[in-house]
Amino acid sequence: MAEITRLIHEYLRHDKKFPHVWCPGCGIGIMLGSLIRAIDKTGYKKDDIVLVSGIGCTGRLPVYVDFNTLHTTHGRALTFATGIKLAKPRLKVIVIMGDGDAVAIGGNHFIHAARRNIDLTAIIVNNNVYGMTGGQYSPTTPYGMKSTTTIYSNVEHAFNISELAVTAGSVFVGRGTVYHAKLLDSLMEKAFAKVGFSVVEIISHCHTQFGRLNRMGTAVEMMQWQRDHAVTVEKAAQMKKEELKDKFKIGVLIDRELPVYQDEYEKVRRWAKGSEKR
Ligand SMILES: Cc1ncc(C[n+]2csc(CCOP(=O)(O)OP(=O)(O)O)c2C)c(N)n1
Ligand code: SF4
Repeated sequence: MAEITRLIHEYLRHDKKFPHVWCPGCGIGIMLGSLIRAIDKTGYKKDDIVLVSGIGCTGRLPVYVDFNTLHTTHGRALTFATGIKLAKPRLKVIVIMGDGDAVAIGGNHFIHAARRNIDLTAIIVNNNVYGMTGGQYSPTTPYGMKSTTTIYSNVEHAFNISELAVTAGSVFVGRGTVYHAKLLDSLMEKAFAKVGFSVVEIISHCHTQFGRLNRMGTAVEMMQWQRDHAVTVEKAAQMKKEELKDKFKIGVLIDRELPVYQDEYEKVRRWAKGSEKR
């Protein structure tokens, strides 16, 4: 069986849930491909994986994959995931969110999950808007760009999701784009292998909302924009500040060791029970 057919049969609910809801050309499909290839490489059994999402075009993803899945409320995916991880620590819990889900309504949960360093992987598709509900601006809509709720110009400044994750305490943060699919595969593999709060931010395109309003062209042209504005972390280290002005970094932004929430909690539990001295 061809590799792609094997992956589809193994990991997608191909005979039950398709066709999917995404617009033709949306970057979320590319992200789904990377996700199943990376999971396949990690060697986890399907029953050991839980995929949790909130709501949105990105949040729709768990419907299509054949793991344990949970399609929860907008902005609360990390709270459901936290509960699952604490109740069943042996499970690999992966959370899929849009930028609205992760850093608007769910922003508080995001920074605190990172601060706690709970063992979860957060995959965030950053397409700069609320895609599913019609292209309203989100905390990652760039200054000066249009959305359906900033029809003249957005006057707010955007969050940098990856930098926020680093500052809040994540042990692994990687950023890729849907144009750089191979890099995405490897970032996801690394994030899944990490113990602690790991984040992969994926720069994607919503050509039917954000792209249309800002005259950024087709899905392909928006991916060409990603290609032309992304710079690897290694290359960025050799560039001057002025050269990096309209660029963003891709690759591994941080990979460090910090105490993991479940281990710390278990320590306190043993002290409290008197089975271990402080
Ligand atoms: C509590 C709550 N507020 C608002 C909504 C409406 N809503 C559904 S999806 C969405 C935005 C999704 O945007 P994002 O998370 O960026 O994902 P995308 O659709 O762009 O992938 C909103 C506001 C909701 N479902 N629940
Ligand atoms: S509305 Fe945007 S994010 Fe949603 S499926 Fe269409 S292109 Fe993708």
